[in-house]
Order: sequence, then structure tokens, then C-alpha cells
Amino acid sequence: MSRLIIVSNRVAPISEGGPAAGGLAVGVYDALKETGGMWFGWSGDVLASGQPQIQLEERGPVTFATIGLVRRDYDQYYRGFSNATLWPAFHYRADLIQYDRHDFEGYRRVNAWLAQQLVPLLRDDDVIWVHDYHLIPFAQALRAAGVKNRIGFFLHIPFPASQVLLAVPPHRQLVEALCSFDLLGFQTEPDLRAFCDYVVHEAAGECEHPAKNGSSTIRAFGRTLRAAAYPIGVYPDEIAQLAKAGARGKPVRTMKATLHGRKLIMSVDRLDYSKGLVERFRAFERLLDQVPAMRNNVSFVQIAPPTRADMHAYQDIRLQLEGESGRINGRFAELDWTPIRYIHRQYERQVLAALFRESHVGYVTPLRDGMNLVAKEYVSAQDPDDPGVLVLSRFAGAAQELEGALIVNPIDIDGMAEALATALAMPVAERRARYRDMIGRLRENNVSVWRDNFLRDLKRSGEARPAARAK
Ligand code: GDG
Repeated sequence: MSRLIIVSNRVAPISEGGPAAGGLAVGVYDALKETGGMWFGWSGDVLASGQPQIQLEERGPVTFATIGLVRRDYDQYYRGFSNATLWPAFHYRADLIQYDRHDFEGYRRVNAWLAQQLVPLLRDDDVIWVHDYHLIPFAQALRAAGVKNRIGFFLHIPFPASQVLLAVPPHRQLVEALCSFDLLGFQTEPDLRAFCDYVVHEAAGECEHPAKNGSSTIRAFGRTLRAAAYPIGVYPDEIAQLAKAGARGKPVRTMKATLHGRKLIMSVDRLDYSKGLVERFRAFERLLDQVPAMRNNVSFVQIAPPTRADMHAYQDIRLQLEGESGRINGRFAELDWTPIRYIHRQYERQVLAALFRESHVGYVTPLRDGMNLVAKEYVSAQDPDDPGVLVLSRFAGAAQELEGALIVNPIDIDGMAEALATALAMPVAERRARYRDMIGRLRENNVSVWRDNFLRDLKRSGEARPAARAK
């Protein structure tokens, strides 16, 4: 069996039992344990001086290979091109795109350097799976170093419409770099279509879709490769267990006591401008405005742990949100009731799952999101007899699958307020029917299915390569 090599910007922190982060990290780690292999990426350390050295840590059949970044590389590759250019562009925020050609050079330089670090650790029949927008040029860099292995790429975030991608000055180099992979995985069919649209209309390439299921064939930049949508999933039964256990725990029981029987709306997101938090707060305010009976009868808990806090756009959204929650609470709070509990801190997975289970509404309304695992975790955590209702943005990849949610447009504040009112009043029979529909899909398409489908197609994709070389 070929070894699996996972390459991602960050390597999930591993404790004795496996990755602490859960979900995706566990899914990937399970595959690594099965075939043996390596997880390679940045350690998270930023070095003030000196030359970063690769650290190898063996855990049974899996090697964790991590390396630090020097300050300039962190600034250009991570804060710069990855997170100030690609992240806003790929989330349709052309207004927030910052571009500096030195950062793009740094991005390519770091990709090439990371690839050089990996090459001596590779064996001929290793299968390499690269993750996310930080590493778009990685296959090109490996190919330049003579690597002939199969290399796949999964994009966790949306692939933008061509007109938005064109705003990123080196858009053509990025798409050409993507075409150096053997298989491209996107979260949803619309993302795949957006990629094909660029290939056909901006790069004079071809995109051939299969008659039935299966991957599309892309011909562009002198290469032939495959591409398909692989919606990422969760382990729903594991989350349900976690939620049940957590609901018995002290933090959640104490929190529940403070509700005094009021209904609970729950949201959990990294504090990112793509997650639509400001619009979400305003829609909750609109609900209180328009339905006075809701006042003092519903509490909204928003957990939003910090992320990329050294970047301006993230400092801005934090200030804005602090302003909005203060304003809305100032307007509606009573001596015994705070409408919005906004918490800028991380919680344990088990506590989150239990809060999902105890709540009446899961309020997940990103402006754009590749998939949004919180939506899937929310549904998984529910009590089948008395499930909560998911209010979900149409712009989350998850909306393609979770048709049992109340689907909203996060720009439409009135529409979201109405959906909240509908969710809070929904009879149990309808809640159960919606839950059954969604949990069925989540079980069918869990994170193992996502991983196995991608790896199956990656192993097959090698068949397309000889033709590509002949061109
Ligand atoms: C990217 C794409 C895509 C959040 N707060 C805490 C915490 N979390 C966990 C959630 C969930 C994960 O972090 C967030 O995943 P999302 O999918 O919601 O969003 P991104 O971080 O933006 O992820 C996204 C994903 O990649 C996978 O492909 O779905 O579209 O943007 O698992 O539960 N976990 C803990 N404490 C917290 O306070 N323990």
C-alpha cells in the first residue's frame, strides 16, 4: 500500500489519543494511521532569527514533520498573500483585497522552500495530498524538483467567480499552478463550475464533465487533470455522544440555569469577516424590534474565538462586533436579561456540542463559506426527539446538502429575523422531520467518505498523466 503524505499549512496539534481539534484532523489522521505516512507543514512558530529546522516526531506509523517560518516569510506568505489577498478574494470580498507583489513572491518562495524540505522525505510511490489556499503552488514546486508522484489538492474555501478572481493580479499564475496537481477537490459543485468557467473563458482550456457521477477532466496549460466536488463531512455519531456527555457537565448545566427557561439561539465561529456576524447581530436586533414577545424570552449566545488577530481587517471586525453587541444590549437588556452574550474566547469541543444540543436554534449565517462544519456539527449534536432548528446561509457550502435547514440570505436582515421567529415557533413534528432529513445525509457523507472518495480518485488520476506529458 502506498504511504499517504498530507501537506497543510498547519499540522493539527496531536495529543496521545490523536488530534485535539477533531473533525477534519481526525479524519485525515485515521487515513494516515491506516496506510502509514506523514503529515508535513508549518509548526506555527515564527523565528526572529536563524534557519528553521525540520522537526520529525514519530507516532506509530505516522510521522509528523513540522518546520518554523522566519518572520519575513510569515509576513509575506501567511499574513500577506494567503490571508490579505487570497482569503478575501476567495470569499468574494474584493473590497478587502490587499496586494503587494513582494508578498506574492514570498508566497511562491515559501511554497518552493517547503517543497524542497519535503522532497528528501518522499518515497517513489507516496501519494501526496495538499490542503488549502496557502499551498496552491506546491505541486508546481514539487514537479520542478523532479517529483513524479500523484499529487492532489483540496480547497477548503470557496473558489470565486472569474470576475472576482480577476481582481487578484497573479490570477493566471494561480490557476496554472493548480493545473500542476493531478486531482483538484472543491467543496461544492458551484465551486467546481467557477473553476471550470475560468479555465474555459480565461485560459482557453477545456473542462469535460462526466455523463453521470465522477470527476471532470480539465485540459489547460498543457496538462490534463481531474477535478470534482467532495463536500467535507463530520462524524455525526461521535458528535452526538460528545453532546450528550457534555450536557451533563457543569459548565453547560450552570449556563442553562441562567436562561431561566428562555429559548437559546447559538452561534460559534472564528471571528472572521466572512462569517457574517454583524448582519447576524442586526437580524437578532430586528427580531426583538418586530416581535416584542421575544424580549426577555430568548437569549443569543455567540462564541467567536480570536483568529488572525494581528491583521487589520480582523481588528476592525472585532471592534465593529463589540460596538454592535454593546449597542443592542444597551437598547434591549433588562435587569435580569442580557439579549446577546458575545464571548471572544475558545471553548472545549464537548462544551460546544452540548450547547448546540441545549439550544433551540443554530444560527449559522456566513456571507461566504467553503462548507461550514459548525452547521453540520449543530445538526449532529441534536436530540432526535426534540431537535433544534438550523438557520443557515445560502452562501455556506453546507446549504447545498442541508435542505432541512431554514435557508436565509445573510444580506436580508428582515428575512433572517423572520427565519429566527419561524425557527423559535416551529412545532416538534416539523423539527423532527427536518432533522431526520439532515442527519441521514450527514451519516451517508461523513468525513471518512469525503476522504476515501478523494483518495480513490487521486489514486486513479495517475492514469491521466501520461497523456498530459505527451502534449
Ligand atoms: C475552513 C473553511 C470549511 C470553532 N470555535 C471553536 C471550535 N471551533 C471549530 C468548529 C469547527 C471548526 O472550528 C470551524 O470550521 P468551519 O468549517 O466552521 O470554518 P473554518 O474554520 O473557516 O474552516 C470552511 C472548513 O475549513 C473545513 O473544510 O468547512 O468553510 O472556511 O469544527 O467547531 N472548536 C473548539 N473551540 C472553539 O471555541 N474546540
